[in-house]
Parts: sequence; structure tokens; C-alpha cells
Amino acid sequence: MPAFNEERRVSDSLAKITEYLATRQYSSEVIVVDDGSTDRTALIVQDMADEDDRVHLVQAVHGGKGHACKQGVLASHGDWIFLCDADLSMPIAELSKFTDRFNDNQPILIGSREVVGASRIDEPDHRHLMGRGFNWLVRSIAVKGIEDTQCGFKCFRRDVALNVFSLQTIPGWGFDVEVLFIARKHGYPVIEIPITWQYQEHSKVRPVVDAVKMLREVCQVRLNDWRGRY
Ligand SMILES: Nc1nc2c(ncn2[C@@H]2O[C@H](COP(=O)(O)OP(=O)(O)O)[C@@H](O)[C@H]2O)c(=O)[nH]1
Ligand SMILES: [Mg+2]
Repeated sequence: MPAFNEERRVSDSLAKITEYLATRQYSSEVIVVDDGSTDRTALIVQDMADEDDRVHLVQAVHGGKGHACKQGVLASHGDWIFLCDADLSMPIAELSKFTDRFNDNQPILIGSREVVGASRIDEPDHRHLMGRGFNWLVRSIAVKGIEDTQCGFKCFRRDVALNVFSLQTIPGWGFDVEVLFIARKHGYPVIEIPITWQYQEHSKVRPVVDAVKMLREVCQVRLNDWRGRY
């Protein structure tokens, strides 16, 4: 779980996650990556880690969501690695849609708010429109055929995660596109899993500044590819 200045939502989300995981048959760990939050995020997570062996705090210098996810993946131990936003806009019980498919051994399963069977609850129209516009650009420039590259809930088989994230360079919001681009390039199929997604307030995305940054990052993916970096 990448978390940046998440003192308002991280403890509730972590409590829901650990409660849910305690009811499961498989073993698990929860890694929260805080890269330089200026609020109480790290303190809250460390307190929870002291109480629960499954919870771990990783601290890094500030870099952005992509940077944080990379640190988390590299610090993990599981056979399957699941990225999860701190706002838990996908209710944690939906995790079973991913774990139920582990026997298929597919390399990458990504949460999708756009494929048949998915639902978005309470999302303001302007945010949905922004997302669709960005996705259209992403499909044109970088990864064709994926309806929702930006959903914060994604699952990777361990070997695939290590392979793909070791090549990931983009520190910000555009990292999802880069990761999926690298995955495709290496021949890993990407499967979209329809999820229920509940819009949460206090988004860290700044609509104008981040849209421009993300567009630049998507172009950077193409450029990196031309330069043979993947
Ligand atoms: N560690 C870390 N996490 C970040 C950073 N920026 C965003 N995040 C996390 O990325 C996740 C998604 O953020 P959110 O505000 O829910 O984005 P939205 O759902 O697209 O509006 C949350 O878990 C954030 O804490 C960052 O710079 N560092
Ligand atoms: Mg969110």
C-alpha cells in the first residue's frame, strides 16, 4: 500500500485489511510504503505494525506513487503481490476475485472499473470523464486494449512483479502505464477483473498539474522503449 499523507484514512483501511486477512486460509503480509509524509502516517502505521506481525512499514525518500510501489514490491515476500490504495476504494472483500484465480497462474490481474460487471459508486462525472480521457490517450500512445490502467488495485505473480518492477522508472502517477507496457513487452497477458469501486474524497490527484505530468510520463514510456530501456 503506497501511502502519502494518509493519516485520515490509513488506520481504518489497515484495520479492515488485517481483519479480512485474519479470516483467510493463506498467509499474508501488509507492507505500507510511506515516502516522506509530513503528517502522522508513519507513526500510525508503525503503531499498527507493533501490534500486528503481519503489518510492516517501509520508509523511503519522497518520490511519488510509482516510486513507493516499486519499493513495496521489492520489499515483499509473497508468491502474489497486490497493490492497494490507502483509501480502500475497492472494498477488501473484493480481493477474493483475485485470489480465487490464483490456480489459473495468470501473471497479472488488474482491478478494472470499466469492464462488464464493474461498478463505480458516487464518482463525480468530471473525475470519470478525466479518467476516460486519460485512458483514451494511454490506449492510443502506450497500451492498447486495456480499459482501466489507473485503478490502484493490481495483482502480480511474484516472478512477474520482480521482473517488471525492476525495469520500472517512472516515479509518479504514470507508473501504472509503464508497468503494463513493460508487462506486454515481455509477453505477459494482462487480465482485467471487474470490481466494485467506491469513490473516496481527499484524492491526492491534482486534476490539472497531474494530468499534464501523467501525459508527459506516458510519452516518456514510449521514449524509454525507443531507447531500449525495457
Ligand atoms: N507513498 C506514496 N503514495 C502516494 C503518493 N501519491 C499518492 N500516493 C498513494 O496513492 C494512492 C492513490 O491515491 P488517491 O488519492 O486515492 O488517488 P485517486 O484514487 O486516483 O484519487 C493512495 O494510497 C495514496 O496515498 C506518493 O507520493 N507516495
Ligand atoms: Mg483513491
